[in-house]
Amino acid sequence: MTDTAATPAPALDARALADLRDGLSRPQKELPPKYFYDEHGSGLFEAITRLPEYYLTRTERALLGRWMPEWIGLSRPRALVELGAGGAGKTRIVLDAMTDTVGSAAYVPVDVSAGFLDAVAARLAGEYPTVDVLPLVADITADFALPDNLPRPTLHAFLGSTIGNFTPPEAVALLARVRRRMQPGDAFLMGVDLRKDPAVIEAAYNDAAGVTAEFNRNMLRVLNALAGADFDPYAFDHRAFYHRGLHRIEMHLDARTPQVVTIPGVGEVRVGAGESIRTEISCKHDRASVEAMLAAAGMRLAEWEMDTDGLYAILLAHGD
Ligand code: SAH
Ligand code: AVI
Repeated sequence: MTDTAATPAPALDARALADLRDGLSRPQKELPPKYFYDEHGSGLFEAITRLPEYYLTRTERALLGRWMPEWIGLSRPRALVELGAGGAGKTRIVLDAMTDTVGSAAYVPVDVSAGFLDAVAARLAGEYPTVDVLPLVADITADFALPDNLPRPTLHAFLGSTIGNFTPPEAVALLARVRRRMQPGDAFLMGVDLRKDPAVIEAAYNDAAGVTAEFNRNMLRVLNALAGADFDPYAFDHRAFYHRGLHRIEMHLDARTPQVVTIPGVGEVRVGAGESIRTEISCKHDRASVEAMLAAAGMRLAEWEMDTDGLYAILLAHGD
């Protein structure tokens, strides 16, 4: 990568530009998965959740439907803070159980995808007149402040197996930040995709309709818009494969031909023919690996439920 004296990009701060430079300077080039999600990318993710190959969302939805009334009945939360809320489709199951149990509630969906979040929050506010919907645009990998005086107890939620998009040490750091926000009586709800036949996982990230490939390429469009970069999305091929040793699927964008990309404030990035940029990891877990991450973050597993095929789990955890 070479330096350029280009104009700083308007929408990304110095730290974000430094992160991009760092990731693109590594032997295996990497970009952070949060850049998949502008309004178009969030819409593509919603389309992924409906694909026949992508078992995660429908399996988590069924588990939430089965267990939320009971779990909410036990902890009786009056506020829900959801990290990476996205379309909040499955959140309705949690909100239904909360409003059935305690009547009125507050809901804080936290997401980087600002436009999408606003639209989702407005729709939910219309659907749930007894829920105070307080959307928050924030990066969940950094510290952020919650609204003051949220009713308690609060349920902190992280659904969709988004925890898998972080390496175990990064995941522990994220969970520890959640733990620091938890007060006595609060609980943490999470969905986790489980280890299984790699062929099943690889099919979920290589769908026949090519929606995941478009989602992957969308990161380049987002960086063009946010950072003024000049990536050609169609100069890259989508590739996803399961790494058995690290228990994770990796998504890459492989350059078809040599690429020279300019990112103002970052520099000139050279990507060789056949060289890849890793855009996402999606770690798959088991009960032991989840318990280890929770313990390292100062939390204790209270409930754990899987579907009958052992594809996916939802869990409830408390502070120590
Ligand atoms: N929870 C939803 C959406 C999962 S997709 C579901 O289960 O279907 C992941 C969501 O996390 C997206 O909405 C994306 O915009 C958001 N996201 C990804 N990285 C983020 C980050 N660093 N900070 C905040 N939100 C993030
Ligand atoms: C948001 N996250 C949990 C999804 C996943 O499965 O890792 C994103 C995704 N990537 C490709 N398909 C879906």
